[in-house]
Amino acid sequence: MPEITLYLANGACSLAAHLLLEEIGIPYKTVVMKMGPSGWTAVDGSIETDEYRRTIHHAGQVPALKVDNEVITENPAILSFIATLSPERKLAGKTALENARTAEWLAWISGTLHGNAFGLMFRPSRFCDNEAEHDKIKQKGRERVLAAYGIIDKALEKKDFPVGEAETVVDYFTVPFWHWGGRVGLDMSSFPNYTKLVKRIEAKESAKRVLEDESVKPAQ
Ligand SMILES: N[C@@H](CCC(=O)N[C@@H](CS)C(=O)NCC(=O)O)C(=O)O
Repeated sequence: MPEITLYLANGACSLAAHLLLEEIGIPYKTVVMKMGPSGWTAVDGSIETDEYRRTIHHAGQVPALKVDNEVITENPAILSFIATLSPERKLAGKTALENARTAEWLAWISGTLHGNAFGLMFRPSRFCDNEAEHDKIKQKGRERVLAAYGIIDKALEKKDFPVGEAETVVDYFTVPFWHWGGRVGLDMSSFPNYTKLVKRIEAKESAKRVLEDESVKPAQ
């Protein structure tokens, strides 16, 4: 087994990788980051923002997964890699088609829900320099988040799992974004199927430990 270190921030999108690592039960370490004046910096002082950008994550973001002497960035790549650490669980799907469906969901959650919808809400300055436009951009982001939640909820209308008939890394990747909805004041009870999925993941003993560790209140 390689030596694994996850760079995470409490409640951030890195929660998905943290939940998965704990669930598959392999040894791993975490470095908890907090937001400093110019970017993420380690809570325990072990790595500062500049060094983090230089040696761990080129864009200074979380998550980053150090695997022996290599670093993997980008949630879809990190989650796909973690799936390979527990091959018997087939967390990237059971067939070639399910593998493709897993990749499809990971790309969509990362690009559309996270980057494009929450990105507009949380980082309007990345899309437009004119501050006067930022409220409109945030509103557009909110609409896109709601539309994306609707897509997840509908996909789970007649089935329990996003891919096939068993859990994959996709289930875990949906969890942080469910919590963000509540944080920005959205009524998550409007998405009962999505909420059911998150509750199923969070009922695991592994997830309970991670949520407590990251001070995230379990889904109600
Ligand atoms: N596309 C990246 C996005 C990662 C990302 O946006 N992480 C956020 C935390 S949820 C972050 O580090 N934000 C700080 C920043 O972008 O400067 C991925 O999927 O890993």
